Amino acid sequence: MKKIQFLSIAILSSFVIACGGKKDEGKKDEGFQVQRANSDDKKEVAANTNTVALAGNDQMLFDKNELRVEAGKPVTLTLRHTGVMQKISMGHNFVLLKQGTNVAEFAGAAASARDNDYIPADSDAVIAHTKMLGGGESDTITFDAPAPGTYDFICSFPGHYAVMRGTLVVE
Ligand SMILES: [Cu+2]
Repeated sequence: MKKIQFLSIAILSSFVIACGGKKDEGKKDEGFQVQRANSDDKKEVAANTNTVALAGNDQMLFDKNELRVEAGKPVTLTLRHTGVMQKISMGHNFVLLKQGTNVAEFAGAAASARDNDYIPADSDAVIAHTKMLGGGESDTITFDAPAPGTYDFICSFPGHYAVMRGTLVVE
């Protein structure tokens, strides 16, 4: 009887130790990322570049409707599709439009440019754009920040621009 009790205690403690170990691993990972973000290399890059992150989800929403960048510096933008739905039904991209662009008109033209990832090939309204992404995918682009001012960005997947839109403020 005592032996069985001892065994179950031993099993229980090893389970607790295993769980504890897992938690520690998670903490270590977080610590590592924080360290990397604070490294001198990153600081130097951050000083010369605007780094912007944007996400789109399965609910057809961007996580931000305003992005702010400093003028005169390149912009490195990463768009991440945090959902699981496929590109064909819930595709997302980031399309930055020149000032004065009629967004509804542009989105209409984009909707019929399916063969070109919903970017109208004959349009000169696009400053920069990412690839069209499905769930779990991401794309990073770099472009020069346009002149100070406010610029519209949209997702050009058919029907998305009405809610998936925002402004990039260059200051
Ligand atoms: Cu979209």
